[in-house]
Amino acid sequence: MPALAGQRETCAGSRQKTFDLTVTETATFDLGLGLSFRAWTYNGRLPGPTLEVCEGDTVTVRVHNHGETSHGFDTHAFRMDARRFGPTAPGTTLTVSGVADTPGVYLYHCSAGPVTDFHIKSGLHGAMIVYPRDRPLRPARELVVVEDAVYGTPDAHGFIPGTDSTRSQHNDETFSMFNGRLGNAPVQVAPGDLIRIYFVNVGPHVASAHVIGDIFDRVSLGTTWVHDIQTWGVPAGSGAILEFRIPGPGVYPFVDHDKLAYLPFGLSLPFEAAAPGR
Ligand SMILES: [Cu+2]
Repeated sequence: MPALAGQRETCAGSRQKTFDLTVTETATFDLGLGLSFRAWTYNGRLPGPTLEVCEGDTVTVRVHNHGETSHGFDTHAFRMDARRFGPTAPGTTLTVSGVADTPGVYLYHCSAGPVTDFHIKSGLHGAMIVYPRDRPLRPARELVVVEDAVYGTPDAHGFIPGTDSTRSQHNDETFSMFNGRLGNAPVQVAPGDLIRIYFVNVGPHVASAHVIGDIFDRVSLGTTWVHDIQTWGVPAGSGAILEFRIPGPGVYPFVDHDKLAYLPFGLSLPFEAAAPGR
């Protein structure tokens, strides 16, 4: 995932934030481990780009539908008439504008009426961060982790041509992923580093966010913090800000403790700290 601009830069910027998201239905991703997947995407990315805004910003999202079916945009950061999330027909643009008044890390996703679930699970989802405006966050190494899943059967070449509607209806994922990737490379850190993960769970099921060998220093849904947490449950369609400190040299994998069965599929994000002086 690309580096974040962060709270200070985002909140120092204009209070009018505009994002352009183009929907296509043909991008194929090498997921790793010999598997590939044809996804529906915002801006050709799986998950979609992280949208960073500051508390109180007026946020405008323009959804350019270059697909062959109708698509939309729903961010959980807005309080507004759900009909404004779309969908919009192929070849048209939908504009969704609102005020992001509540800090947190939010899921955004396609809004396509009764077939919304299929669209979300086909790849049309991402994270939107609403930074608090007047409460500076502690200096930390920051990253976004979006937990999502693929619902389809690989062919003999490991290619998954799209979402299987029966599997998606039953929340029967083929595998879950962090940031659209199987087998994430280790993140290099140092002993004592504070790590902040902006975590979003697309689903299915509750994500049991946990760092093996560590305890979350504190966890927030946006404004208040809870301290000393071994595992934090994030339901499908929600997010959390997770902070932990690297206790010493070693490897500390971020996992979903309810989906350890997918460790062979690489559902792990290791943080690797070398000993000082090495
Ligand atoms: Cu859609």
